[in-house]
Amino acid sequence: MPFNREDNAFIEWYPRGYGVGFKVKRRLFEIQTDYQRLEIYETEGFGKLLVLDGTVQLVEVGEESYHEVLVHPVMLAHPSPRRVLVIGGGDGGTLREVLRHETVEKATMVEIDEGVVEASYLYLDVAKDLLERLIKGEEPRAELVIGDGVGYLRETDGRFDVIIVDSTDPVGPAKLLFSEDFYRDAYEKLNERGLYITQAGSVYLFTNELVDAYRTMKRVFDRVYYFSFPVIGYASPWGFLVGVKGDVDFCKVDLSRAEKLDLYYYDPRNHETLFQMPRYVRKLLEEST
Ligand code: AG3
Repeated sequence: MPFNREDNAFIEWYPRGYGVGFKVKRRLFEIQTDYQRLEIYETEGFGKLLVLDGTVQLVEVGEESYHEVLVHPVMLAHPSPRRVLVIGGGDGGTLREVLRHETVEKATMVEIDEGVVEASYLYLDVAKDLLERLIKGEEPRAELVIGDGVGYLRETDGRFDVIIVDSTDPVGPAKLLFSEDFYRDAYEKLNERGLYITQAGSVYLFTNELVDAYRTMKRVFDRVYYFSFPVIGYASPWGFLVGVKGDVDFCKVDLSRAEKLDLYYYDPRNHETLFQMPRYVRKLLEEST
């Protein structure tokens, strides 16, 4: 055989034939939900792997490299985040990190696909206890809404200090979460001082999507920041975009609150290193507006 053919592997293929793969022992579960195809694998070295429509959502060993970075920079930059909205994030990892902040009085998670919540509860060790309490309605500081985040944000009377979008890529069901109308609704539903963050795809392989989302967010928020971080399981570096409303400085984080969190990947003392971006991408971002 001319090629090293790897049968016992799950590979996510990105554009131009770039793959991210895990050796797997077996597939534990698969289902076509109302929205997407969901698979869970047992990997050889990274615990269980959650896949939606062929794209890696998380591996248990290393999922914090995404969840810490999506949640804590904005939570620690906000002076006192009390109300938080999570859109997507059905596996519970994002909400788990949000609830580690004592300032949070109420967090709402709006997930479109009940199948993701159920499968994550049954098969993953990411946020089992939290998901159980959410499903039973027994988590005092958080609620789960099964529904479309776009409609929810348009219609809610709630106001939020932080809005976190933990979605799939800007194709398919998540596309509208990257639209100007959606950003406008988010801006309106943020309190006078508020932060919005979204994952924004692979810096190298979805550069256009990152630039498009940045350009669109710039039309809506008072200030927009981009940053990147290497995430285990994704084609790294991974892009993130932060929209600011009002008087909040995303370049500074509260180190005394950070101390208590004892983080593993995100290092609040070196917050400024988040802003590392390959020069050509920075130029594309800056020239886009
Ligand atoms: N949500 C972001 C997934 C994006 C991954 N994209 C990809 N692999 N092409 C992750 C859900 C974890 N809470």
